[in-house]
Amino acid sequence: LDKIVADKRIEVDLKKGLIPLKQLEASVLFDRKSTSMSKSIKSGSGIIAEHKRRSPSKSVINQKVSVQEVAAGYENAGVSAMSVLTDGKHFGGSLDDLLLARASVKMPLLRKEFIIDEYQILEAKAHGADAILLIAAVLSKNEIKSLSETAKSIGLDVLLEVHNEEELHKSIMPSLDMLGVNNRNLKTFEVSLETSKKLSTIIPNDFVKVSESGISNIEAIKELKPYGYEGFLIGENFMKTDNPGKSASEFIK
Ligand code: IGP
Repeated sequence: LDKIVADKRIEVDLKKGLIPLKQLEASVLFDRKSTSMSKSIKSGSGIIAEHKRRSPSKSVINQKVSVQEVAAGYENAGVSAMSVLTDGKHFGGSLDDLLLARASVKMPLLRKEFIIDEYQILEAKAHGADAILLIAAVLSKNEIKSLSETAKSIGLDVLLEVHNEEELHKSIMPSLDMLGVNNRNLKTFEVSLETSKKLSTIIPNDFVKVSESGISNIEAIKELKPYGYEGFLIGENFMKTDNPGKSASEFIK
């Protein structure tokens, strides 16, 4: 995780030199009115389906299907939102994936990225995102506050991800819309739904609760709903098949 964040710092500093903020703000998509991801979750299936080609824990997941095909399939299936990984080095994603997804569907899109700088939030908006992810494990309380306020000021919803009690305590603040509990420990890659169950009781009810990672069957969702979860972020389980959209539809019907 420390390595990913260090790489990200270099990447962002390079990009700031190449594409100035003014240029991001001048892009057509920057003026697009975003759709609320948290509202979409509350009013629909709650499934947040992810586009994920590979990951540090699993290496290759799917290098065959196009992001447009995946996006259209997910939307047809009736998911509430799509998560698009834009990290290239570790997940094989890109900002082009976000743009292509935006061109293919109307549903809310989450930029799934290791965000450490405001620049990445403006970049998300300029590439068609409706929401951003912030990861408590890599941010201080002050950073969470300033980054989430930046996102809100340009109309993006914020999903804040935690995976233990300390992270949750430093993170609770009004500029967040959704609180996600990652069942996967980003340091050890271990997955357990118990993490979501355990933390659910200390998440205030004014946030939409999202359970993330390691959800591989409908039973898991049934198990998590009584704990107050309304959003379910699922990547690998859909992406590992030849037809991710069809796999998602089997979770929703
Ligand atoms: C999806 P899974 O186990 O369904 O593929 O997990 C998503 O939760 C996972 O990709 C994720 C992630 C992250 C990836 C959660 N938080 C932070 C990168 C960075």
